[in-house]
Amino acid sequence: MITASYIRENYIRRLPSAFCPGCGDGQIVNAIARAIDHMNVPRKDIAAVSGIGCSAWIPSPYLRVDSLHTTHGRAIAFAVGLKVANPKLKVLVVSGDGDCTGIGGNHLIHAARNNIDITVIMANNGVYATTGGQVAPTTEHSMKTVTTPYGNPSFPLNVTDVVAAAGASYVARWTTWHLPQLIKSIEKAMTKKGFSFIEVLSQCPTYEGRMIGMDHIEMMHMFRENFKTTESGHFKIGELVDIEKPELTAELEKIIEKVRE
Ligand SMILES: Cc1ncc(C[n+]2csc(CCOP(=O)(O)OP(=O)(O)O)c2C)c(N)n1
Ligand code: SF4
Repeated sequence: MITASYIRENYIRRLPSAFCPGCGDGQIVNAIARAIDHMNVPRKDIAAVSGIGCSAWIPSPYLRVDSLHTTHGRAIAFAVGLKVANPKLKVLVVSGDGDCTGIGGNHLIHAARNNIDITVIMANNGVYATTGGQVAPTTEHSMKTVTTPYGNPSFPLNVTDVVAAAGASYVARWTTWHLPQLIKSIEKAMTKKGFSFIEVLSQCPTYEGRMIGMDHIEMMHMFRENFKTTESGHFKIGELVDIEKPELTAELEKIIEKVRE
């Protein structure tokens, strides 16, 4: 049996973490560590990349793999460079919803369009947490945040729909309530050729929770009640795309071969 101390000793670089008590980011660290353990890939063959945000701390400093902690919104751009330079690496990006869909949204769309073989895990807490809980592209309509104290007048981006439409090979959506499914999904995403994207609805009790009047337990119960594999639209979770198609670094390799001939 994989115990918590086994995970801690083998996959976690340091504890205690700086995450607030009850934050979903700790659960995501745990899920990634367990997925890597199931994959049975040497840690030296995995590189993790993140930008700036609470969730950017998931791989760096907490996950015991080589990591690049880059600038806000640019994790995917760095990850693409890393993968093109060394296609044998398994490259994992962990990004917040603001990092991934606000400042970094363009990189996300084009990495999916190119179907480059990297995995992006987006921790979606619906706000810009690190900077104090401001409204994000993923904030629910009418939700109160520190910058929308009367309710968000805008509408949230359906990120999985966007990534699917852009051309990703694998797209899935889970919540921190659905840890066993999330672990399997991360393993599958990191093993699959092509661009893979997993959105994880994750609780930020400190900023999101405080504004909506819920603690971390209540937020997770809300995930359990509302997010179902049988639902459609906004509350749907599960594997949403799982297709085979040509991948960018393999296509580049073909061109390199042609030039060599
Ligand atoms: C170029 C630039 N713009 C803005 C910031 C300030 N900033 C740091 S983190 C962040 C948002 C983080 O939100 P998110 O990506 O959703 O991650 P979370 O903290 O919620 O996990 C912002 C706006 C920055 N560091 N760099
Ligand atoms: S501010 Fe929110 S997202 Fe950041 S560590 Fe605290 S609970 Fe987690």
